[in-house]
Amino acid sequence: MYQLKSAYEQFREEGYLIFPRIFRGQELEKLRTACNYVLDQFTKDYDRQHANTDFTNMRHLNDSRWHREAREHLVPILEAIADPRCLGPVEQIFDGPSLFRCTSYFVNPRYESMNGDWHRDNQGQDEQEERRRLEKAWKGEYEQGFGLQFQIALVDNDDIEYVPYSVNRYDSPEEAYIRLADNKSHCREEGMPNAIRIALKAGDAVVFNPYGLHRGRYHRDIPRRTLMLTYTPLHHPIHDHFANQPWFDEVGYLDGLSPRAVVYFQQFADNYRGLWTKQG
Ligand SMILES: O=C(O)CCC(=O)C(=O)O
Ligand SMILES: [Fe+2]
Repeated sequence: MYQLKSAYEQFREEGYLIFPRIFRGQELEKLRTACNYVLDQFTKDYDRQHANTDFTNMRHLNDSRWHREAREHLVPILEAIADPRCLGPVEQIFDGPSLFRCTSYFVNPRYESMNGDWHRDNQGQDEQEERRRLEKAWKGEYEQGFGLQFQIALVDNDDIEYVPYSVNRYDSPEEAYIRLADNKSHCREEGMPNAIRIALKAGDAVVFNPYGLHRGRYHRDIPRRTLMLTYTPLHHPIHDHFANQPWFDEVGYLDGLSPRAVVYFQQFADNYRGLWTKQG
């Protein structure tokens, strides 16, 4: 009998999952407008400090500094983070409850184009340590500071390339050649065997295990507006600067949100308040 794989199994085995049309219509439009409203302000700030240079992502779209004038663009961003359409897939993969971690916005560069490096996010140590961490990911043991990255394309985009099933094993000789050989000097070459480009329409989401072989593409003439929501398992929070978001305790920050979202973010603040009260 044919049995569909669970989201948990498919993610574990193949390393990624696509969720078509998580957002659409007016809701999608509102989310895109909200993120671009933040991006415009960020870009002005960035250009004042680093004129004529590129950036390809920004963090913390939900920082209250971007929303001093109005809450109209903060609410759709916060509601998306706590939306069951995002949390459901993430929690199926975790096989348990999630905790918010942070937001990022990936955008195309404005000046220079480049093809990203083929990599695994757990690379950089010796081969033995890499293999050990791959084995952990394969077993679904996410407690090692592991976060899930839930990327929602707000415009059509296929900038991510991924090698399905590569998260369960070490590289083949052909893969190792591209990723690592000769001091990583081939890591931007074409020809990665079995790589797929993850084609997303606006409103589609992908979640991929970054320990699998992947790369992004950063071309100035290929528009990208991808909102990335990062989550950890509830019981494995990561106490670092990404979670340091003191604005969650500002008076009125959660006003106007659905009761479900309020509870989700209270849990975030309760977990991490120590980070910002220590410094404040
Ligand atoms: O979204 C991208 O451009 C790729 C980013 C990446 O390599 C990662 O999130 O690990
Ligand atoms: Fe990566």
